[in-house]
Amino acid sequence: MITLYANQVSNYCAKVRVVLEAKTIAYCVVPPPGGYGSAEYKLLVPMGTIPAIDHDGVVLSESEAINEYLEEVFPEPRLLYGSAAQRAEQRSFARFHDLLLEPPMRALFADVDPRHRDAERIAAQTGLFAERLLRLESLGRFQPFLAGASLSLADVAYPATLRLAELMFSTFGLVFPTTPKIERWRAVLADLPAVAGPLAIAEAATRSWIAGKQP
Ligand SMILES: N[C@@H](CCC(=O)N[C@@H](CS)C(=O)NCC(=O)O)C(=O)O
Repeated sequence: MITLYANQVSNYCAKVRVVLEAKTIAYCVVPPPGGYGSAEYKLLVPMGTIPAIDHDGVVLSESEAINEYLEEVFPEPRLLYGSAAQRAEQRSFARFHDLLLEPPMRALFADVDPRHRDAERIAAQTGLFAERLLRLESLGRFQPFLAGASLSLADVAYPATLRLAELMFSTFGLVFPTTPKIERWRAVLADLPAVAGPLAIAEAATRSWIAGKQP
């Protein structure tokens, strides 16, 4: 049994949950004792971040490292597949999410509270997000998944982050800068039970986080 240290709102936790669900791995979700970053939690998970897993004493942090570990230890169904070049492309789409698409949204978490809103920061970061989403559209294969005919590690982070971004754009009174291709891919992902469960959990928590920040 795997322990997943996670909270419901975190898109990075949803990313790992999709992999656990896709591989039908038995796991239980435990909130980080004392909260993430706390001294108490760091006794269990030295990095102090969520998500983290404990698999029979193997403690791992960082969603990408966790997902690659799960892929190696529970190989079926394959979430890195095809040739070395195809697997590298799948990994690079996962990195695109973590390093390029998601950070502009994270930079605006404080702005969800209208009292902490900075118009210049919102314009800059939402602009970056829009530009990068278009770049993703031009790089993706959409066959119908981002890197090929079946779900891979390329896809797993996007459902929760795109839903989070959509809700944040709407909170800022902005139109979500999506495209028909991106929306078709999102719909295919949302139809997979392995995605639908984690996505519903993250969406409900995100909606209540945003609502709680409004006066
Ligand atoms: N690069 C990390 C990002 C995860 C992340 O940002 N986690 C946040 C919560 S959503 C966290 O644990 N922050 C605690 C800290 O930075 O001390 C991953 O992929 O796992």
